[in-house]
Amino acid sequence: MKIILSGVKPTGIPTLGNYLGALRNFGKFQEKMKDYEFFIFVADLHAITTPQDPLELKQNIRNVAALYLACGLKPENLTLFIQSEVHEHAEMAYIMQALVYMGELERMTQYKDKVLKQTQGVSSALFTYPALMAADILLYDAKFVPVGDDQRQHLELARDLAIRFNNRFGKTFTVPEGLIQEKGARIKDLQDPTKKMDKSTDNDRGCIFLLEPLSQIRKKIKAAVTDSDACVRFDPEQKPGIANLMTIYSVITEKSFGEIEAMYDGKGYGDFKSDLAEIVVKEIAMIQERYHYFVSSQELTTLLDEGRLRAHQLAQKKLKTVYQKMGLGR
Ligand code: ATP
Ligand code: LTN
Repeated sequence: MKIILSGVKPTGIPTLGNYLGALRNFGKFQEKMKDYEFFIFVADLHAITTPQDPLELKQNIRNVAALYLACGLKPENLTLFIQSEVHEHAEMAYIMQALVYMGELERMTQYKDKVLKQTQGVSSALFTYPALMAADILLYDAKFVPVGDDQRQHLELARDLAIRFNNRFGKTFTVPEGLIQEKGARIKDLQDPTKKMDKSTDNDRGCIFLLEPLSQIRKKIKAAVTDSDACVRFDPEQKPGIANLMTIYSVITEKSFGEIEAMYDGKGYGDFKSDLAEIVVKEIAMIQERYHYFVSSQELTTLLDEGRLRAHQLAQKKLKTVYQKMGLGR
């Protein structure tokens, strides 16, 4: 059995970045890779590495689960579950903490960036976050892990830990590989195209949330920061704002940058942004409609119940093997 696994943190409403870099691809990979089983989960244990309001967290967990289906995942070949409902994740994370070196965790750029933003009360779980992520992946022997570009370093660490464990204790884990799309893996903030679009942002104006009113989405796209050149050309160095908008356009419509440049040759940014706003709104309207159906459906509850059982079955077996190999217990 071959497994593809990924997760999204319920730290807020997922963004257009989460959609183009991750959520949208899950369903696409499912269509292409029919002989794989998909393990997709809501990473709620990861969410509490930064402060969360309990009521909002619970709501966000259900929202993310519903959005997976709304964004195109199909129930066939799917194990959909909530991380904290499979207690082996926390246990395996402890094993990974025993395996990972301080120096390796200290090099993680996501941790360094988050600490810069949150100077007070940084939790130690934020520091050990990549050990939990490695645990998520290695518990199921996932072969492929579809994620956005910001997770590259964490994935590399998960690979290193799999190899380290296998060398020390004998072949136990599959060494995972990332599935990172060339386009859309790093969507930028609409107000500051040097930063990634982030759902835990201070400035909502630069971020498109999948569940926000469509009229607001139109406004945000029209107000996106560009440059004074007024020429639709893909140049991420000189024109990061336009390059980001062109990337969004290109991923959704599957048109190449060359085609988009030709379409807007001689036209200003106004036409381009208006068209892009309609393209994004059409896509998100479809997601919202499906989301409203799934979020309160019994179908979702049943899928999560079945997913918990299936994930627990595999995770339990793997954890037992790991304990045995390490000499833990009797
Ligand atoms: P937070 O802001 O709370 O750190 P996040 O959105 O960065 O959250 P996740 O919710 O766990 O983190 O991300 C889910 C998936 O979306 C991951 O695969 C991640 O790589 C991808 N992703 C996140 N932001 C972007 C972005 N701006 N562009 C493309 N992919 C993204
Ligand atoms: N850290 C990831 C979310 C995540 C994940 C995983 C992704 C947690 N565990 C396992 C893939 C596989 C993020 O995107 N912030």
